[in-house]
Amino acid sequence: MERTLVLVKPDGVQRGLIGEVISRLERRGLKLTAAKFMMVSLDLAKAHYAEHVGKGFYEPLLKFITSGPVMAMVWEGPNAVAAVRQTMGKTNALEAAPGTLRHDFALQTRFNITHASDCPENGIKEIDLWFKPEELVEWQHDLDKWILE
Ligand code: 3AN
Repeated sequence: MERTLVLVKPDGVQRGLIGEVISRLERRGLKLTAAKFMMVSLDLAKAHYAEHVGKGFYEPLLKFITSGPVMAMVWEGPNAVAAVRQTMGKTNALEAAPGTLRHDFALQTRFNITHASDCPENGIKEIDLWFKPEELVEWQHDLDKWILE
């Protein structure tokens, strides 16, 4: 089963959207495997956004992600990476499809509420970066029989 890292970023937390994000992923049929509400250290922020080093938005992005608490989560399901990114919508809120989180709650790219891993390999890497193995909860999602073939 595929896993993906989801962050409700400081803008999403400040705007009271943690519940909305969780609710949409739960209703989609995905399984919550880990969650923690935390401040992000500069070291973690740099490791997480390493691919963006040198880009114009990199420094502001570090400042933003460390500016207030985030809700970090692991969600699991078949094709969880693609499913979660579909629920989030495109990075640029103006390109995000109606009905997606970023369409419904954002207007610009920097303040786009959430982060979600962009491929299964990065899902594994990011979960490893944000969570200790013992923080992942193995549990039986009884609703799976009504959601998964
Ligand atoms: P996503 O979060 O959709 O995977 P990435 O990884 O390309 O998008 O970008 C990471 C974060 O960097 C975005 N969520 C957004 O906060 C910020 N970001 C990306 N592109 C821009 C941009 N052109 N201007 C400002 N911020 C940006």
